[in-house]
Amino acid sequence: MSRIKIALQKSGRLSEESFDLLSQCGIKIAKGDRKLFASSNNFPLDVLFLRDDDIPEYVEKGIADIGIVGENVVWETTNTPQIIKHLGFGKCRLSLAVGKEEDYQGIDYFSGGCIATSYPKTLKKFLAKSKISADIEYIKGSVEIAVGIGLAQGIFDIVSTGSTLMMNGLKEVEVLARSEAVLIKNASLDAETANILDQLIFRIESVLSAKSHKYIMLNAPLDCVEQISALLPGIKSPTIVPLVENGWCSIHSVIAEDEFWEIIDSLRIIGAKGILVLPIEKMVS
Ligand code: PRT
Ligand code: ZN
Repeated sequence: MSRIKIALQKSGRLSEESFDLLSQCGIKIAKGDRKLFASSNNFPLDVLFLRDDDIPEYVEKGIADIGIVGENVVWETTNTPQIIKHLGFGKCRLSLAVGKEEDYQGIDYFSGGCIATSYPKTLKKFLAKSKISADIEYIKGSVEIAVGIGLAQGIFDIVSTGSTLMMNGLKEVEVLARSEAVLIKNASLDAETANILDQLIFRIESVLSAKSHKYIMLNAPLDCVEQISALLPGIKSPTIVPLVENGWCSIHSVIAEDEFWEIIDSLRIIGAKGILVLPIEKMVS
């Protein structure tokens, strides 16, 4: 029987969450001391543990069928695996930064200057789009010191909290792109492997949509039901359960996490009481 081979980062910022995602999909993989290879015994999936920079190439060449990697790594590679799903973790910005005392007025600041980065291909594309001509100095690591040692006017690097920039006397001046972990695939999977991938994607989607939604329960007078139902349409429509107290009911529904704070005030104004919000483990629409 066919099995699908997934490439995951061996040890780094995406390792734990990539592994956790498979586990939330019900795929058990013996943790052990993660060497190069591991297998699941309850889903037809094998794992290759690699450096993140190698993942797009392994997938493109078909050594792995699919992989999880930062989208920024895909942009930088000459290989072109297909991105099939954004996974919602490993989020970061790719930004331009300059010395914190600089009088920065706009991206023209970099015209005719030099920018240090580990992501030359991505930077080149964005500079061309902004019609800025600047030299690009490729540095593999510790890009943040390039300005301090006089190598470049600015840097282009990954920023998450911004503390690395701050500690190096830099300030973020332009966000050129946003990246997160993505699921990539080889362009020509055979039918059986493609079928396993469909099953995996179905599970991933159930996990991701559960994470971005909450189960909501509240009590309301019966004459408010229509108004509240309009605010909480749920998957099909809300469930209404009568309360022992006459004229009252309990309404159960599902809401998108990012809509919650907007809706909550309207619910209270309409007359909802005892609002409970619970996490959802899996969600299949
Ligand atoms: O060993 P391997 O080659 O596999 O890993 P790596 O060291 O090349 O990559 P790793 O594990 O550091 O990052 C993997 C992926 O995580 C990246 O490709 C991004 O998609 C994503 N990611 C998310 C980040 C960050 N956040 C991040 N903050 N990658 C790197 N950083 C670094 C950044 O380079 C800078 O040095 O963290 C510093 C900035 O962080 P803040 O929080 O101080 O702003
Ligand atoms: Zn790397």
